[in-house]
Amino acid sequence: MSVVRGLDKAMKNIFESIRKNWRKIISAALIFLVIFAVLFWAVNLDFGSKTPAKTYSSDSFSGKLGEDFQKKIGATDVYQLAYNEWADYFELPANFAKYDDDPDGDGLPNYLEYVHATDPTKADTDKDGFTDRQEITNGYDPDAPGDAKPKVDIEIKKMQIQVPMVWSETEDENAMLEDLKNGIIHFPKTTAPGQSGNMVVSGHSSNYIWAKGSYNYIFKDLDNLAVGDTVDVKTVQKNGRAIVYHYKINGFKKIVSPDDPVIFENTAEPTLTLSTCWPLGTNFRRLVIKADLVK
Ligand SMILES: [Ca+2]
Ligand SMILES: [Ca+2]
Ligand SMILES: [Ca+2]
Repeated sequence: MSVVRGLDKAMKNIFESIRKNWRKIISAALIFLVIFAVLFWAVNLDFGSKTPAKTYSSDSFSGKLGEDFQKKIGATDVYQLAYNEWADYFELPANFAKYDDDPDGDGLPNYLEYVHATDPTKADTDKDGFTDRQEITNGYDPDAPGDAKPKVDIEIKKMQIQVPMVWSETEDENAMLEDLKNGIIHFPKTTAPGQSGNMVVSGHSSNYIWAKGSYNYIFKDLDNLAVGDTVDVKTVQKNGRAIVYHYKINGFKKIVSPDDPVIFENTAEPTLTLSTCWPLGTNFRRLVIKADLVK
């Protein structure tokens, strides 16, 4: 009995003490909650750039792109980690690590994320508001914010030329003539290297002898190209990733008027249309030669 009475008394004392000190107790509880919340926030805080960034870079790549990739995109000469090492690096779970999987849902399958060195776990690697796929499909650099485009060079071994490609922004004739001083020009609204559709480029076959520029005769031998000759289109992204697309002359060769729709005719497959003024020394007609992407 005395034990029960003792407990009873102790309980009464506790309640009495709570009744007298409830303000202090609530204050202490609140302080505890605040401290707990701050600690929880700090532990779970994403410190963003303060955490060491992953050091994935194209400089550390070794090994050549396998034949399986060449068949998919028609490109070789991409040097980087082996695909499985790359997938491990980004910690892709096994059920999302296959070539055609798309863990970030940007519409760009893993094998293209791998080839372009974009992040397979982020839809918009460079955070410019356009997904990796949108950028690549439309010729933009997926790993450089804004409207940056990859640097492009075109090599035609048969003609012994290697020439920069200028992304012309308008079809204004004077602007294009200005662009032609710096290489061959890519027509706006036509497709980008390696992409489905018709990519149209044009270079000078001749120019006034007093005209400035190093590329005034760059396409003077275009007529010599024959079926099977290769045209290599090399794109270099800001992240250093270089991709070389190989096209082969497909036998289409015509001399047409400058506004002939055959020049810009769209195609389902990736094709390349080369055009230049013809005959040499005039600008009344266009020599048009077409090539297909080799996969
Ligand atoms: Ca993707
Ligand atoms: Ca991505
Ligand atoms: Ca982007």
